[in-house]
Amino acid sequence: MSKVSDSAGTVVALQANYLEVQLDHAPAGVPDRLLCTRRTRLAHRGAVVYVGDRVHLDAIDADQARAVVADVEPRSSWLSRPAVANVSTVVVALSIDQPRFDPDQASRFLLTAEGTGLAVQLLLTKCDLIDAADRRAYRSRLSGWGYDPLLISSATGEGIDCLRQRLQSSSLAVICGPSGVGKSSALNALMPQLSLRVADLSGRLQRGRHTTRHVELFSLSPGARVADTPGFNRPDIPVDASELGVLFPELRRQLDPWPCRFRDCLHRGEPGCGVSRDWERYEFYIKALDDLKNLSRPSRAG
Ligand SMILES: Nc1nc2c(ncn2[C@@H]2O[C@H](COP(=O)(O)OP(=O)(O)O)[C@@H](O)[C@H]2O)c(=O)[nH]1
Ligand SMILES: [Mg+2]
Ligand SMILES: [Zn+2]
Repeated sequence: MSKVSDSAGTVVALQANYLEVQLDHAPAGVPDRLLCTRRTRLAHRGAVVYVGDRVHLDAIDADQARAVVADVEPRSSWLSRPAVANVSTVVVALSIDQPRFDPDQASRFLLTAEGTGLAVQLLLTKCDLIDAADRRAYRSRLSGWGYDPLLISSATGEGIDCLRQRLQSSSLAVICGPSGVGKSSALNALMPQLSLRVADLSGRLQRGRHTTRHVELFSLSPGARVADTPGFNRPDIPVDASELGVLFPELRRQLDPWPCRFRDCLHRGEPGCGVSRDWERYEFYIKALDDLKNLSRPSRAG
């Protein structure tokens, strides 16, 4: 039995009590993915280990492809839903059709993504279902929202190379979005060897099988990983009123040259406000603001 002393890697999956760790540089004769347990000392310290964590291994057993996680490095970021550490980019995937693009739902996903403070990219899927004029319309509409949307089709392969390029400049990208928009299909198009399960054409999602809410990281290239996430269909907007505005890139952009006179400005006509009302999502912004206020009212009264 060959043993190698400690080595650094990334947690790419969790399975029950085991962590699957991919080594940065597997020494000769050592598999690059190892099934690991946690050193008891770590558990005693209350250290939790997440997918995405950078770890140091001990007691590597090359024959059994096993090791022990001895230490966890500090994380640069942490997402709670799904729980993933060290994410650098959140990719929001939305389909243009089947299911049809829904601006309110789109905004909810984008605001949730912006709330992480990480880089956000917008992916519009199933672009094979619309014509060139509609594509131009979607591009210009979403650039008005402050995004540079990437249109892709996993069915025809359009935009997949661009997606690969965008993801390769990100050390860890998490793809989120409603179920059925084609997230797994896009990852399969990028990495055909994955063969991720895809919903059947009736749109029914794997009935009868438990939808394990597990996350797994896939390597697109050395140093660029991607995670598919189970979709949630209606994310909440997770902020208080004074922080809502900065989650809209097209509003953020307006504050840059003309900051408002008051730091707590909510941008609805206050004196010295630097934000215009002339943008598509302004009404959505005002409505979301009202919703947040209604939510906070009972607790203040009671
Ligand atoms: N027309 C078309 N259908 C697609 C495309 N990508 C995925 N689909 C279909 O959309 C359904 C859901 O895909 P899936 O990848 O499971 O979505 P997920 O829930 O976001 O992972 C499946 O029936 C796919 O065949 C695409 O680019 N064009
Ligand atoms: Mg999927
Ligand atoms: Zn303002």
